[in-house]
Amino acid sequence: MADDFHRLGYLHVPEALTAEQLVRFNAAVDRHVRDFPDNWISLSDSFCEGTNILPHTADFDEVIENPKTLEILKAILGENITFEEFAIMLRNPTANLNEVKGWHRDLIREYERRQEIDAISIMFYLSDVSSTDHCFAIVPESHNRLLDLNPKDVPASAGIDLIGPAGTAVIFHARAIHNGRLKQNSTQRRTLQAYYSNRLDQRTNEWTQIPPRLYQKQDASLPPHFYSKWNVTNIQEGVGKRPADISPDLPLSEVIREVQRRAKLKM
Ligand SMILES: O=C(O)CCC(=O)C(=O)O
Repeated sequence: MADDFHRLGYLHVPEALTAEQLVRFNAAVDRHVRDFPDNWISLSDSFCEGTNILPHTADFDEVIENPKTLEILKAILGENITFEEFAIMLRNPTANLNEVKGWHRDLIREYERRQEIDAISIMFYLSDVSSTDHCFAIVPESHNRLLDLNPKDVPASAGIDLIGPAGTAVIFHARAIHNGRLKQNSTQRRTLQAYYSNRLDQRTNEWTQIPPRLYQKQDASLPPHFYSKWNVTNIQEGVGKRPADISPDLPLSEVIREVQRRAKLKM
């Protein structure tokens, strides 16, 4: 699986979550929407994201540490694997099918800096994603063999749609060109998303706080430096970093919205 991942830039993992976990995680998402409305940002009609979840609840720790997928992630990243980021994404039905980010690489939007992108993301589907639902789409090999492809030159219809039932996980390289492909008659799509990187690299983002519950954990089944970036303040210049000219009083949701707006201008 790791070889396939290195070649293609993504991996489709069936049945990464059990039916019982799906019920629990969906209920936890409902609770989070209800109890922490300020944690949610809306980037477009369809795109709603819950950020900085971990200080408020341990409900999703099990997702970040999911043995089945962590085994694969370890094979990809090695013993230096470390946790970076966690978010909940809701993709709501909409008639506006223009995707807010468009084809992009994660973390850094400047084309000239694409080589610096080095992190792996995993997206768990909490709802069924059929061919008529909003889905994650990716351009295979654009992290490596097709590295010189510019997201601006990728036609809207390109790439492949990664569909699958609830419980599916998709692992992708943050450097691979991807997009949310919106569909006319979609139901609400729910996903949980985490990022991992090498512990020796700069931190990719400052949006996800790693609480003491996690970084003080003694668990021999986890990689040795799994939560070691909890106090790293050296953040990679990109969409995970608070711009210096933004007021420290601005709520996180507003900061992320502004960072995304500026990122779009850099593409
Ligand atoms: O699956 C989607 O809706 C888009 C995801 C995306 O663009 C991202 O994770 O950066």
